[in-house]
Formats: sequence, structure tokens, C-alpha cells
Amino acid sequence: QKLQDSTTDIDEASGDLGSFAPDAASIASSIKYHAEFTPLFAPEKFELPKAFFATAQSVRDALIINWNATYDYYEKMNVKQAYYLSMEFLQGRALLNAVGNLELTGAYGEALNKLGHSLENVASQEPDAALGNGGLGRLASCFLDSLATLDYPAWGYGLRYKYGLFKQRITKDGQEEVAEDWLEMGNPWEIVRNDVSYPVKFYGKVVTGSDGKQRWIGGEDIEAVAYDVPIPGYRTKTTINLRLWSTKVPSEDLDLHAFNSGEHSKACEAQSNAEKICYILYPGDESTEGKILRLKQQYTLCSASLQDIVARFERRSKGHVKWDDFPEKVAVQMNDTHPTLCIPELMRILIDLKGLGWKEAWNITQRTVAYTNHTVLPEALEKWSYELMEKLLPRHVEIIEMIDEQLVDDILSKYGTSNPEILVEKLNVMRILENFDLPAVVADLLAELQESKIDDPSEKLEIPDETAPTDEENEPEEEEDIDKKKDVTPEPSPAPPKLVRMANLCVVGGHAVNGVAEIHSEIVKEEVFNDFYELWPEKFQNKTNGVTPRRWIRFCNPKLSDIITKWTGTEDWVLKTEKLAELRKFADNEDLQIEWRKAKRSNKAKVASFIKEKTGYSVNADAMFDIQVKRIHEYKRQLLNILGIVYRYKKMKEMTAVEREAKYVPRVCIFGGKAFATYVQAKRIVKFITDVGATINHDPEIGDLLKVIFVPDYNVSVAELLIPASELSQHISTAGMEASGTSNMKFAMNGCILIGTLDGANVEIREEVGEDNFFLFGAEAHEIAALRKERAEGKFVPDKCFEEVKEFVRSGAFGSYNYDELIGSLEGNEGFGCADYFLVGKDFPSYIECQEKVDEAYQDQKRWTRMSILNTAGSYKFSSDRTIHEYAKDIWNIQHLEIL
Ligand code: GL9
Repeated sequence: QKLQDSTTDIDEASGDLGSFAPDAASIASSIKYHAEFTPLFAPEKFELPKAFFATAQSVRDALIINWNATYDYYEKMNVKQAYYLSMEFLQGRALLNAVGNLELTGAYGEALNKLGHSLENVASQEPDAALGNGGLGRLASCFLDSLATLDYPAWGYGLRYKYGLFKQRITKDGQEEVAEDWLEMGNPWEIVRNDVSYPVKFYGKVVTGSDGKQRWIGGEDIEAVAYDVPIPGYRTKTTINLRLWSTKVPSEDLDLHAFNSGEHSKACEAQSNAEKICYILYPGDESTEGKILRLKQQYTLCSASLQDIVARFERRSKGHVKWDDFPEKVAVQMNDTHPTLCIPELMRILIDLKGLGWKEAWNITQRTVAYTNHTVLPEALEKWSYELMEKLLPRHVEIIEMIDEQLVDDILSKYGTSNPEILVEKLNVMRILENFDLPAVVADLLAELQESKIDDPSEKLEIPDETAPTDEENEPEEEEDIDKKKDVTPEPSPAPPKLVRMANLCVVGGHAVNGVAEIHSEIVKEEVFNDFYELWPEKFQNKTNGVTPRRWIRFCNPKLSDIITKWTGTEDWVLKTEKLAELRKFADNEDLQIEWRKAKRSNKAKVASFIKEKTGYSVNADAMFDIQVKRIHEYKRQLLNILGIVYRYKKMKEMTAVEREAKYVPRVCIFGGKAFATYVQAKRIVKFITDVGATINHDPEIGDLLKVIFVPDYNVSVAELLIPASELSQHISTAGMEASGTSNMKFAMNGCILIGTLDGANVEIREEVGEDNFFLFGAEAHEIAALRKERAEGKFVPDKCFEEVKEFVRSGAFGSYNYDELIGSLEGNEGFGCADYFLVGKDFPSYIECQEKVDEAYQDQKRWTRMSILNTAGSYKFSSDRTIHEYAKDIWNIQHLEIL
């Protein structure tokens, strides 16, 4: 087998093994072969874990053939390649996806039957590869599937975390995190590349050599080793690569002397320091140690990937390296700000290692990299301590300072000095370095100006001091405090910490900046990066997210897929999702409606048994399945959902049985999602949901009319089960706060009707499926600022239904846990500038009203089924194939290349 990056052809003759279309018998013997010669499990039995491993290995054989052919062809054609750099890839399971993309599902099913197993059971053995937290990581994985499927020359680069996202247990106290050792049984998909490794340096110092060049020396050296994961496209030979880096200490660095003299821990210290970089996904970064580790992770990804990309470029140039051509061969996409260090790292490689001048290196870097913004939440826009960064990456900080200086010049030439206040304000918000003195050029210019105007006192210059407290901060909190403070000279406040704003660096260093849904890209231009938009409007773009229809319809919902294929006439919709729109003309067809409902019912039955197994609760598969699954976050407003349920429950209790049954349709309300381990309020929400469930689910008066389920350990595999069974799904974030959302797309594809606000991709989904087929409620993004202000000024008068529901929770209806802090967050005038920052109280009445419309619609099953069909039919825009075509054309400038 030829492996990627090998420079010599090992065996020309075996280079092309032809197309791989084995039958069930040959697959069965390949599985048996692997079972026998991969001695990970006891030899005498062929039980499920072993069957999974052997099956995966036999699939991998098929993948490797295509993977090598793909690589060889890219190498030969020397085409431009895109590299998607991401700290997260949320791949989930690979087996069914791989056999599905290879169109071998039937053959593998048959082969395993011969060996006494079912493909489904074997596939369920696979642990989820959860190297991501949520939407951002899953998006990266959907993109890989589309890139391969559409034959785009592209690779993913990430980190091989030993522990991915934690496993969530639900106990009587709420969420508990447990480490997930996903590699425990070995990973049959990865190919360890001990022949592909790069040095990565931390700390040390920068010296100027005799040639006048900067050299970064000393410090701590580690080695990043490549682990390759083949990514097959659907119905194509193209199999691209996801290269994940793992870290170790260079072998010559083992302190053999210390080891032999008995100092074992000391000898192994360097090893464990290096290994811990890839130990866990997103280490807690509240402590300085945690921050350093996270920054080391980010730098490892950037440095190893860029060294690899540069080496490939040089090799493919075959001795005629023209650096100016680098951006004609390489596009680097930064998935959020996490890989920002790509910018100074590429500069460092080009200048310090390849001898280019600053200007040339800067031009190449800018033309190579581009940045996707995935959130407008201020706390997620990364800022690193300058001090910490200077210690860890001294050369990069020098480069960043030069980029900042350049930016200052750009701002100066755009705004001039005629209005110093504007100039200073622009510098304060746009600079990469935060809380730094004004750059000397600006300070001198302003001083000159001041001098020239000093004669004319009416023209006295006002230069704002960024470190002085603003008027607002200066305002006394209460009148009486003024007296107390009267004779006290205020303590000089400590200088604010110097920071490096990674998002600003991304915007400055890249040639394109994109948001992930139309409304979000507007907010990016008009609010988050408005000053940059004024300076470089041409950089800003929108790329509405998408999800792969292979995993998210074809493989997770085979029943619905068969119906779509039957009614649209072919299976082409899996590649050309616009064919889904053809379902529109059958939306009222009774035969289709019956088949449609039957498929949904059968998916619901599977979920009902899953719920029974995981939670012990029995739910009725004929009730409406109402689902909210996503990370637990206050802005996503699981609290609005659960308070809506509590309100419903209260109203039900006030009615007679006859009234209840007339007004409400039976519902199973399902929640799922993980809270960040240190996010206290999110964990309270989890606890609250499970407490509400414990009360309602045991209330004999309510019975099947209402059930509340918290599904533990929501992950990609659980999503694949729940989404096809969902009838109503909730995407109810405070408008303007969810950049896009991607599960909303998956739900719509699977014929689920959305209830939601005008936020993220909801806006576009509603446009596509039609407003009659979307349950809309709530305040709009442009109203939010004024509503918060009103709230902070105490002018907001909550609806009585909101007061009522809070009171009910406080009455102890859901157990003895003290919910004061949870409910209190929805009241008062504190919090993030104002209480109820996420406006749960404001949107509550319109949410309740909207939910009543949902019940009404569900009572008419024909109408509901029509809405469901129209959601699938209208979801075609949200295929990640469409998104990837847009990136390829508008940002990366890469061409598709079919493997011959
Ligand atoms: C996110 C946004 O919050 C989502 O709205 C968006 O759909 C995805 C993908 O673009 O990116 N940004 C972000 O940081 N996360 C997102 O889901 N969070 C996680 O991945 C945990």
C-alpha cells in the first residue's frame, strides 16, 4: 500500500487496484481475515466488539485504495488544495457512513448475516468520535463529507485528543461529567504516520543572527505526529484526508541518565508535558495552566499543519519553488478564531525559515488564509493575555506587533487626524493589541496638532483616554454613596491587562471573513466588525451553513429516504437535494401522507424504546414528539421551553379531564444536551428539567398527555436516532444570538416542523419552507437592544402568565431544590447589564400562544403531514454541498477534480 506523503512509489503495479466492488462472500472472508489476524480480542469467539473491529478494518482496506489514488492524483496534477483547520471535528461513528458512501451497505449487511450478526448491531459497537463540542465541530465534519463527495481537493487538519467530549450522566443532582476514553479499544480508522512529524517549539527567546535575521531558539521542543483518517465521498472514488496531530517528546529528549539513576518521574516529565497537549478537548481554561495548555493546543495545530502544507508545496514545486505561487496552490480556512496563530506562523515560516521579506510574506499570507466567524457572543471572541503569549510564543508576538503597527497605519490613512476623537476611537476598537498605549506615530501626530492649536483655546483638543473610566462606570451606584466617598482620594485602579484580540488579527490577516447565516453575516458587518467593514467592505461575505444529506437523511432515516426515492423517482436527491422540492407537488397526496406518517411512527417507536432503556420512562409513540437537543446555554433558552411546559402542566391541573383532552394533544417533550462543566447556570437548567420531568411523569392525572424526558449523553449517534423521530423541534434562541444553528436544518430535512425565533438560519429555513410551515414567535433581532434597555430601566411589565409560572416553580411544585437563583436570573435589574438578559420573560407570552397553535395544527393530522412534507421539500438549500460549492468558488478558488 502506498501511503500519503510518500515521496517514492513503492510499487507502481499495485498503484491502481481498480474500482472496489466486492460481493458479500469476499467481504465476509475479508472480515474473517481481520478477525483472525488482528489479535485485539480473544481468538475463540466472534462477538460484537470483535465483529465491529474486523468489519471496520475490512472497510478501511477499501478506503485506503481510494485514499491513495486520490492523493496520487492531487500530487500528479498539482492542483490548488483547500485546508480546513479546526480545533474540532465532531465525526460521530464512521462505519455506516463509510459503507453507505461506498454503496456497500447491502453487501456488508449480507456478509455480516453470514457471520451471524446484523450490520446495525455491529455498527452500534462503535464509540462516537467526539472531538468537538457542538455545532462548530459537526459543521467541520459535514464539510469534509461534502468536499469528498464533490471531488474537491481538500484536507482537514485537527488534533487527535485522547479524550473527546465528556460523557454525560444524569444523577439526582443533575449533570455529571465522565471522561470518555474513545480510543480504549483502538481506533480502526486511523493510520499512524510515524514518518510524518514536525517539531513544535514553545517558550525560548528570539535572537538576531549575524545575518540580521530573527531566530527563535531554546525553549521546549515537542514533536507533532500525524494520524490520518480517510474520508470517503459518496458515490465517488475521491477519499480525502483528515490529518489529526498527536504530540510526543522527540525520542532523543528522553533523559536516559535521569531514568537510569532512578529519577523516573523526572525523566518522564518532558514526555508527559508533551503528551498532555493532546490529552483532552477544550481543557478548562480558567486557570493560567489551563490557558497555557489551550494556547499550546492551538499553536500545535497551526504550526504542524502549516509546516506540513509548506513542505507539500515545496515538494510539489519539484525544485522550482516560487513563493508568490503559494496562494495559487493553498487555501487555508480558519474555523473560528481558534487557529488564528496560522497567520503569524505562516509569516514566521516564510520570513525566518524561507528568507522572504516582510511585504512579500504578508501578501502571501493574506492571500492564503480566510476566517469564518461562528458566534457574536462577546465572551467567545478570543483574547489572549499578551504577557502569557509573549512567554510562550515570543517570535509570534513580535510578528503580531508588526501587523498591529501596519494596521495602525491603515487606520491613520483612512481616518486622518482631522478628527482625533474618531481616530483614537477607531484605534481603540480595531487594534489587535488591547489596552496598549497609543502608538508613537499617532501620539506624536496628536501632540503636534495639540501644540499648533494651543494658541486658540476654543479649539482645545480632547483626546479620550481609553484607560479612564467611562461616564457610566464613574456614576455612583446610589446617591448616598456620594457622601461616603467625599473626602476619599480614589485608589489608582490597576492597569487593565494587555490582550491580543484574535478575531481582529483574523480579519486583518485574511482575505475573506464570513458569517454562517444571512442574518449573522449582517450582524458581523453592521455590529461585531463594523469598523473593519468600513475599511475593507470587499472582505465580508456570507456562507449559510449546511449539513450533509448523506448522514442526516440517507443513512439516519432509511425509511424516509426510501419514500423520497420512490416519489421523486430516483436516488439522485442524495447528491442533488434540489430534487427534494419535487415532493411539494405531492404534499396533499393521501398515499404519500400515509407512507410519510408510517415512517415517522416507526422512527418514534425506536426512540420510545431508547427512552425506556436510558431513563426508565415509558412514553407513548402516538404522542407528538417535541424535541430540543443542543448544547445547554442560556441564550438557547431551554429555560423558556421548560417554563412553557410547567405553564402547560399548571393549566392542565386546573382543568377537568375532559377540558384537558379537548385542548391539548398528548406530547412527549424531549431534551438533550451537555452543559460546559463549569457553566453553573446551564447545569441548574439541566437539574430543573429533570426535576420537572420527575413530577409530571409520575402524575397519574396527566398520564400520556404530557411527558418530560431528559435524554442523557446527547451526541451525534443519539441525534441520528432522535431527529428522524421528531415532529416539532425547538430553535428558540434570543434573536440575534444564534449565529446559524445546524440541527434546525437536520430537523427540517427529516420532516420536522420548527418552532423558533427569527434567528440564525431559522430565518432562511422559514423562507424556504414557507411561513405557514414554521411556528414563529418572539422579539426580532433589531428590537433586542431597546428591550434590554427597557428591562434595565425597570420599565418592563411582565405578562401575568410569566409571573404565574415563576410563582408555581417557587411554590415547590418540583421538589425541594432551591431554584431561587435560576428564577431570580429572570428578574431584578442585575446580571449582564440587565436582568433576564436573554429576554425569556419578554418572549414568554408569545411562545405560549405559539405553542397553542402547534396543538391546534397537530390535531389535524393531514394538515400536519402536509407541513412536514413541505419542510423536507423546502430544506434542499441546507445541504452542505451547496455551502461547500460557495466556499470553493468565492473564497478558496479551487476546482473540482474527479479521480481517474
Ligand atoms: C456555533 C454557533 O453557535 C452555531 O449557531 C453555528 O451553527 C455553529 C456552526 O457555524 O457554530 N459557534 C460555536 O462556537 N458553537 C456553535 O455551535 N459552539 C459549539 O460548537 C459548542
